Amino acid sequence: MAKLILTYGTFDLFHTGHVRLLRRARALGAELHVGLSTDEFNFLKGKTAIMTFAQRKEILESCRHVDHVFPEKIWEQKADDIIRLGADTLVMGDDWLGKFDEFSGLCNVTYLTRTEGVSTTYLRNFIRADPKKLAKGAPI
Ligand code: C2G
Repeated sequence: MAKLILTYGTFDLFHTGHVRLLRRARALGAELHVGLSTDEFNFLKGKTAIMTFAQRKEILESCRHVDHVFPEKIWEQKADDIIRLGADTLVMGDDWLGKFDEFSGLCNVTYLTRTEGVSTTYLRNFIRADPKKLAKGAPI
């Protein structure tokens, strides 16, 4: 049975930390489905993405590690998503370690090491601080 892998996130200012998470997640199965946080859900998460949902979706859909992108609208949709998709494994970065163990009765739950040295927050602050510095190459 082809394994379907599931993950969630905002994926704002798409960077190598996101790419490495998606590549490793996809390597665990035959297809990777991504629940992409909507702008409204980001508000609930206390996050304000620079890029709109449509922009983030277009970028993710262009990533060769990603097979399907659907909206993540609420915290509580994961169990339904796992069942609806028949997901074999839920994958998240280990900054979420333990937070999704409740789903281990429905599928495997795997936390992958987070890529150090890059984050959307860091990039946003770096660019805001001194755009000229970016010309020398951003740390991603
Ligand atoms: N990530 C990573 N390394 C980084 C940055 C992010 O491995 N340097 C991973 C995160 O651990 C997460 C995924 O990339 O698994 C997406 O990160 P975000 O876009 O920051 O998503 P987040 O705000 O964690 O949303 O319901 C779950 C939430 O929607 C997750």
